[in-house]
Amino acid sequence: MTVVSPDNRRTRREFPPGFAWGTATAAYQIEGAVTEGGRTPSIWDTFSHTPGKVANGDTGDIALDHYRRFREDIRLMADLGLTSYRFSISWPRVQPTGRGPAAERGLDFYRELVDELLSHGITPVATLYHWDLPQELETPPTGGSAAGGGWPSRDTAYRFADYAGLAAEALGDRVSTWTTLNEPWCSAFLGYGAGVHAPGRTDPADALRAAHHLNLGHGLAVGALRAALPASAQLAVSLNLHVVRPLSERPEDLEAVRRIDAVGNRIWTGPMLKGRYDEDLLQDTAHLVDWDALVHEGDLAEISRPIDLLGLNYYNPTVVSASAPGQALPRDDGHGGGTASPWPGAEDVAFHRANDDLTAMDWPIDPTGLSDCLLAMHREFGLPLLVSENGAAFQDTVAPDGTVHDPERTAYLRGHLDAVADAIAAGADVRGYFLWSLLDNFEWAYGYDKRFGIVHVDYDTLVRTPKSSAHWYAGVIRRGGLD
Ligand code: GCO
Repeated sequence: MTVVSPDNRRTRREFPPGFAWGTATAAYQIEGAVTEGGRTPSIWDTFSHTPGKVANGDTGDIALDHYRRFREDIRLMADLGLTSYRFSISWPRVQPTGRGPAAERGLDFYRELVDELLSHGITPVATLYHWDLPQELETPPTGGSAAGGGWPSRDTAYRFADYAGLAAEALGDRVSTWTTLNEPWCSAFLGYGAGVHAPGRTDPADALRAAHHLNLGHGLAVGALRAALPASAQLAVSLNLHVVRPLSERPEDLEAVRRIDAVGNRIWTGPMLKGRYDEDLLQDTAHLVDWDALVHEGDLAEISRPIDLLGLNYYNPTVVSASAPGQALPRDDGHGGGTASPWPGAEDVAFHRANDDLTAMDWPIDPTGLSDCLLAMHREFGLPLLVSENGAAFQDTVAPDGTVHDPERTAYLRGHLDAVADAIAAGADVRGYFLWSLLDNFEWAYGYDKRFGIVHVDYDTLVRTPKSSAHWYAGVIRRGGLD
């Protein structure tokens, strides 16, 4: 709701009652304790231990030791006044080989985590897959009969649905909002196309197969969750939809937008929310994969099972053009090195910075992309929306007095919350905002170099220190909006 002063200037921006004020994290980025309680390696353990894959050779072995310090971290959340918390469940912690029965010790960790959240009045939102595929589903043990092959293999979608059912049976009495996949674009195209994320493969056809099986896994998991959870459960998916803008209005630049929109966005929203893959996407990629063989009868009905909320992860817009040698940015769109393309069928599209106001990731700051994306999704699908991630990395330093002052992050957050308020004022039904991230953490291929937290972590001592942005966010939550 926007309260307008008599002279028509905005003075105060409030958010709807019940709006979820949250932060988001992911298991591999914070938990550590990678061999505790029977947990087996995920593809990210293997990838981070492979020389040259992650900056400084960093791994998630210890991370923030959240596995042991979760009570302290929840106390921090409570002190900030958070009303909601989005975390992810580590698949190899709760189902170590990716198949068969659940590991009770792994589930107990999440039961305790959720109980602790609830005892502080913080609503849990559980993400089932934030990229930590059990390694055995990628590379089966030798001599076994298991399929393996990771997401390019159809079997992985069924394994994911089984795991979703186990997690829902164990936690469904205390978690009512669930997200199936986090950013399947990254899993498919950074993991199997560009190879800059685990498992580090670079095959455009496998990347497209992975995309379809992630979609199928999502739909099958929605079915498994509905079967295990009360009717009131709220089911979602979190997509990093690309806000794609043309460098110019030239037809070839508009064509570049169409291609990136197809393989970046509509490859997920099409099957999940409309029950189809758009014809132009199929044509763009027909030379790489046989879609008729890939998509089995009944798959699209399965994938398009209704969900209750659409989660958007937004960081920056993307400007594209037809290839113009010398102008293009690295093809990975700012996700960390790599020479292979994460854009099958659109390899010759060139990427440009939207502006030169950059975060430490070199991602341009432009909050209008967030309001544009929320409104576009609202208009197209009419679903309630969550901003399931939004935030920024900056080079934070600890002052001699022990405080961490991060005015750039506060400015970023203020701008983006204002954009959320704009979208709400224009009619979008946005139910919550999950700031990425609560704590500085393992930023995938960048290791611990990039700090996204509103709480600083000293990686030698693991001491947590709320930054000035955390105090600012606590004030926003207290007031229920922006001044
Ligand atoms: C992603 C993931 C997060 C990242 C965050 C910053 O978007 O890549 O969901 O795990 O850490 O987005 O890159």
